[in-house]
Order: sequence, then C-alpha cells, then structure tokens
Amino acid sequence: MNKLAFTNPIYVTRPLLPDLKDLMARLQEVWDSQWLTNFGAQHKLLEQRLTKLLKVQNVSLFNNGTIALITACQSLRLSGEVITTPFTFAATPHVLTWNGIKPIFCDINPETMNIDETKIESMITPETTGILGVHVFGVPCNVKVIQDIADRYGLKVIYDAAHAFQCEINDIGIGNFGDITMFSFHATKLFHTGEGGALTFKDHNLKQRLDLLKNFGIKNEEEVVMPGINGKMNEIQAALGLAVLDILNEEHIKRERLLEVYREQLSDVDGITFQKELKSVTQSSNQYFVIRINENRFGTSRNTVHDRLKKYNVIARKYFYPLCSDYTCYRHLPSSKKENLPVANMVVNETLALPLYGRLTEDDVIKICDIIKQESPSIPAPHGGL
Ligand code: T4K
Repeated sequence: MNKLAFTNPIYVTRPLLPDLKDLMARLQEVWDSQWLTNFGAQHKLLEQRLTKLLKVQNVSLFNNGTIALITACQSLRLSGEVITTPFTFAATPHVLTWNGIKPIFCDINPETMNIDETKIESMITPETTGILGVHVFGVPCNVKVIQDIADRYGLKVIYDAAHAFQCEINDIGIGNFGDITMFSFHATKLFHTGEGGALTFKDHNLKQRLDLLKNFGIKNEEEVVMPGINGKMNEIQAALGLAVLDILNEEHIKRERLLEVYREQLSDVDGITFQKELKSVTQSSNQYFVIRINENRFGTSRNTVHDRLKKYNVIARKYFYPLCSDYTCYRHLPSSKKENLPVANMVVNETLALPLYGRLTEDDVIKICDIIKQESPSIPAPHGGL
C-alpha cells in the first residue's frame, strides 16, 4: 500500500458515539424501570424532544426507517401505483412492493438529483394514489410544486427524509411537508438510535392510527382493530438516541467546517460538481457530501477515482449505484426503461459519496481531496507527490 495511505480505513461515515458514561446513566434509568419496550419513558421523552427539534406537530418513533415507511404507506391506504425516484436506497421502492404497490420510476433533476417535479404529471394514471419523494443526500425535493400536483390530482405525498434530519426550508422543518415524512435513525445517520426511524405528520388523527399499526393493531387487551406490524422502538434504542441528541449540535458544527474544506478544495476542479441545494434551504442536514465526476472534463471516471481512493484506504461509496430501476425485481417495469430515465442513468455513473463525520480532521479532508485531484491530468501533483 502507498506510504501516504491512511493507516486505518476512512469510511464514508462513522456513527456519532456519546460518552459511554452518559449512555450508562440513561441505561440505568431503563434498568431501574424494568421497562424495555412498548412505549416506555425513554420513548416518550425522545418523541417529545424530537417534536421540538424537528419543529413538527407529531412524531411517531419506529424500530427502523424501512418499517416506518411501510407503515406510512399502510396508514394512508396507498394502493395501485406510486410515483417515485430510481436514484435512492433500495428501501424506498421496496416499501411500495411490500404494500402491493407498483413503483413507477420518474427521472431526476440533474442538479438536485431528486425526483424531477416537471415530469411527475405525465406519469399519473387512474391507478396512481401517491408520490413518494426522497430528499436525496439531505437536499430537499421541490416540495411546493409536488404538493400542487398532488392537490390537483387528489394524491397523497410521502417523503423519504432518511438523509434530511434537521433540514429546514425557510425555517420550516422538513418533516412538515407532504402527508407524512420518514426519517431514518440508522447508525450511519447523523442522528441515530443504532437502528431506528420516525414518521412526522400534521394530521393528529394519524397518530392514533400509526400507534395501532406499529403495535400489531392492538387497541386494548380485548380488541385488535387492524392488521398491524411490530414497528416499535425499544427503550435501549431510545436511550441511545437521547444520549446522541446531547452531542448533535457539536457534530453539526464539525461537519459544517469539513464541508467548507471540501468545497474550498474541490470547487475549482474542472469536471467536479456538487449537488445543488435550493436557495430556500435555511438549514442543511450535513448528512452526506456527494460529488459528481464528469469523465470527459475531469479526465478520469468516477469508478477509477473510487478505486484509487480505496488504494489509499479511503472507502468512498458510489451511492446510489445501481439505480433501483435496474434491480432484477424492477427492471421489467415499463417505467424502468433507460430511455425514460436519461438523467438518472447519467448521474448514477458520476456520483461519489466522500467521507463525512465529525472525527475526521481538516487535514484528512485535504488529503482525500489531494488524492482525488491527482486523478485529473489538468491539475499539478499534490503535496508529497502521491
Ligand atoms: N431510504 C433511504 C433513502 C435510505 O438511505 C435508507 C437507509 C432507508 C430509506 C432505510 O432506512 P433504515 O431502515 O436503514 O433506517 C447504509 C445504511 O444501512 C442504510 O440505513 C442507509 N439508508 C444507507 C444509505 O447506508 P450501506 O449498505 O451503505 O451500509 P454499510 O454497512 O455499508 O455502512 C456504510 C459505512 O458506514 C461502512 O462502510 C462503515 C460505516 N459504519 C456502518 C455501520 C453499520 C460504521 O462505521 N459503523 C456501523 O455500525 O447502507
């Protein structure tokens, strides 16, 4: 391995870990209560704190983001077809399939990499019941236009905000848009509970329905009123979440600085572009840093940059390659045809998620950028001659 390579692997992310003593203090409360799951005190407190932090009216916690999204589709009684993006993690279209719904893949906007709102309307059929947008890498969809379309056609809107924790549009929490928004609290997310997730929504009536759906449909000891699932977050997950909340702000600030360094280092490189955020975004999620590499202008392909970084022990990720529309379970769908998704098919071969987490140093980021820039024939060799 090259002598300038990192000694330990630099992953795309690392979990935010509270001091063990702080976590133990919370776990002590759980132990004292002898209450491990089924809507305990930690669960209640985390729901309260997240309602405030996310600036939303209702939060319902789940054991993971995927089950939360499956339950969201159930709660709104979505059926038939739902229009979504192919440029996302596998969970997004899979939750539709698990609900017996056909995912209809819509092309994406090349700058935000989100569902192209100008193409949604042409994909609506009599079978369409909803739109499932993804705020990919934490950059919001065009929520206003999507809501206008939904209102005109009587469709429900669900947002997969797995990456968009604490993102705000004009100071409004991202979880206020659409009928329901899902957040993932997986270990790889800035705010996490190990595994976990949540739904946020404005309609207070949904709270009761969701609480039933995530607890087998059990209303009381003698009544089961709907075919629910087990989607409950347990007390240990919630306790971890509460401990992580206490150090979240510090992590945001550290990531903010690392993002500045990435942008300083890479903004003038021909052939490298960043995901574009709407001007209305007043708070970013700082969840991922994803670049696009145009092979013709940069001189080297995304795949080559990825492989070279790996030689230096930097494990960047080609999120979200392959497109969901290319999975064996979806490629037969008419909407999956490459000619229907030209932008998504181009973007998916150009994106690279670079390491971003608070324990990285600014020097680490500069070194990662040097390795990347060394790829470009138009740029002089970086310090130290890699
Ligand atoms: N919708 C979207 C748009 C999503 O991105 C996701 C999840 C979901 C829905 C579903 O939400 P959940 O049901 O997961 O709550 C990871 C995560 O497992 C997944 O949650 C996440 N999206 C996706 C974008 O990333 P992988 O396959 O990349 O995970 P993995 O294990 O390769 O982890 C990535 C890197 O993180 C590793 O190289 C090292 C580091 N890592 C990971 C774990 C688990 C750690 O340092 N410590 C850890 O404990 O999917």
